[in-house]
Amino acid sequence: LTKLSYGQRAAKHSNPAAKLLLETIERKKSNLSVSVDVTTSKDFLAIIDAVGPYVCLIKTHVDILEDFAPGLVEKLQALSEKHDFVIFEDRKFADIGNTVALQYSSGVHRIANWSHITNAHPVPGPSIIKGLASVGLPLGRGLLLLAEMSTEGSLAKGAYTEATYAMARANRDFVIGFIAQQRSNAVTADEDFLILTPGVGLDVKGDGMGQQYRTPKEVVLDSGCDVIIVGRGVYGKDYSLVDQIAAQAQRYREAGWKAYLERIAA
Ligand code: UP6
Repeated sequence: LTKLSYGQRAAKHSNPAAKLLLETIERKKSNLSVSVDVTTSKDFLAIIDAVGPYVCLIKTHVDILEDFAPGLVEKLQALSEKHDFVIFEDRKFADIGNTVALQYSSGVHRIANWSHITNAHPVPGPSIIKGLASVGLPLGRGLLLLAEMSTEGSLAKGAYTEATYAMARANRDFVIGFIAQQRSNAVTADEDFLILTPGVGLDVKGDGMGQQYRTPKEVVLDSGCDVIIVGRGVYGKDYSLVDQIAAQAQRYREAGWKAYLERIAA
């Protein structure tokens, strides 16, 4: 699987959200996802407009926005069309099936209406997939399971991670892959799970709050992951520097794509 191109994988994928992401990566020659973790709609939209040309995927935490309003979703969707990127609300669902189905479909955010991809912690067991799939599958959405985390001391390892793969394997129509730090040999080539990897940075190794960073090369070439997720490494602290933010996005995009080309050529 690590030798196949994104385009080859797109052609074979049956889940619409996974197919769209793989096609977008191939078309834009970008395996970069920018995670836009800011608290105002103004900064949120400005950063997305700046990095949009260089990303395959925009990852959101809409519950961070202090001025969230339904109209924001339309603006996000317009930017997604303008720049050709997929949308991933990093909601990290973690409750019983009935509750997550309501959290996914309803509330202020109505995530299932606009987010192509979302994710969940496997901790409640397979019922979390059943609950989310009852909402997302008819809409053509895809789910990622958190098999590992980037943080120091993470409990998602060993038997927990292995059990996560098994849960995904049993629900391949809706589960399209994992948030993880590496591509495991436990997952075979005919089960095309996408590996999306946060904890990526070129300049620093951590953030003093448990986050741990690896480089795009370590993530894509050495660990066989598919998408690098970068937040603060791209937009830093001053959100008004849109040219600088765009330049950082280009830098990460180049690093991620180079690592992928080396991987498929190796
Ligand atoms: N994220 C991680 N690690 C995980 C899962 N998710 O960092 O294991 C998410 C965070 C944040 C982003 O919620 O939105 O990825 C990383 O941001 P950063 O690059 O600014 O550290």
